[in-house]
Amino acid sequence: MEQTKKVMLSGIQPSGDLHLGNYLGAIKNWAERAEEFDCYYFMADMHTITVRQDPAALRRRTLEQLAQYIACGLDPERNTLFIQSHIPAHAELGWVLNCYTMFGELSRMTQFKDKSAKHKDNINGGLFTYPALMAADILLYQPDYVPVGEDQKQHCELTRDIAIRFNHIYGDVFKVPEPYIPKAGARVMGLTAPESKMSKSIPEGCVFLMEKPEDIQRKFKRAITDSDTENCVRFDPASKPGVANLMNIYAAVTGKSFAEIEAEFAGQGYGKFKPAVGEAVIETLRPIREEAQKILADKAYLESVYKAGAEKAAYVANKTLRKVYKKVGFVPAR
Ligand code: ATP
Ligand code: LTN
Repeated sequence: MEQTKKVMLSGIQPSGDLHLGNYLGAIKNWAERAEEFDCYYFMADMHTITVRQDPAALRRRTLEQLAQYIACGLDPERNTLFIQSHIPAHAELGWVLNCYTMFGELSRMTQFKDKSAKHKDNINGGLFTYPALMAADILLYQPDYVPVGEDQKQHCELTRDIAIRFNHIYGDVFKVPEPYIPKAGARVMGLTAPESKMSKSIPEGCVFLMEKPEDIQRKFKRAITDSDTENCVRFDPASKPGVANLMNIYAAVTGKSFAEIEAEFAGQGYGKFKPAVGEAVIETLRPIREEAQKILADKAYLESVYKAGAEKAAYVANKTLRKVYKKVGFVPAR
């Protein structure tokens, strides 16, 4: 039975607190798929050091992220949850795949362009070759789908190209995975700047999963709507990006369609709409926050989860790595 299930895998960098964009774009979809798929989710701690991190904060955030994954509905009994740096095969396959990834391809990655513009004093080799490590993260587990937000599509496509290139030389080594991008919530925009994605780097426009209800409501009440005088809840991303973003968030947390939302707020204006979205988000996040706080207090439990996860992940990852080493011509160690 187990072997016939399709495989899903994804990761998030513990470089900041998880936010509504991460939840709606990625984690929510992971939790909804646990029955149907064989699922692997990890804390991408190795990726975070492409940008300078405070060591104590990174350690703390990695465990917080694990507690939040579980609180978002990722049951460790049904999902393999692990910490990337616990599985040496990621770095090992990452090196191999670096040698099958082209300079030109890496130069075209928008995340590299964005982050190197943001951190001009630290444009390191890791930041540049990051997509080869991400390809290794993925291909080690032979997944069918990689559930991510829209911004990671380019990295997923490069992963496919690397897999196809490798398979072309050595035969069928890797499954070629597909990105899995949700319809609602794929790109949650910032509340203060609806032209750019919600990101922890602009905290005023970002709703964090662990944030207090009153702070969340304040952010929604201050959300940028639009400069038009229409004051009408209507889905029109081109001329009303702020309202479209709030509608998108409301749709993702309530499951309502845009037409239903327009009908619900007909004749009521933004003054009613914004706090209603805030309230819906607060009620979605409340159980997650309470559960995460409980889980985080139990360090022994968290340790048991990531240890069991690493054991299961290492088994699968090492199998792929052995195959790759053999294909490229390395002498087996034993
Ligand atoms: P940063 O703030 O540094 O850009 P981030 O908050 O985007 O980072 P990531 O670790 O890059 O966090 O993203 C984790 C996952 O969440 C990825 O699958 C990504 O596509 C998704 N994601 C991140 N931000 C959003 C967003 N605003 N809307 C939808 N999905 C998002
Ligand atoms: N690049 C992703 C995080 C990430 C990831 C992965 C996502 C690292 N490895 C493997 C999916 C699969 C990011 O920056 N959000």
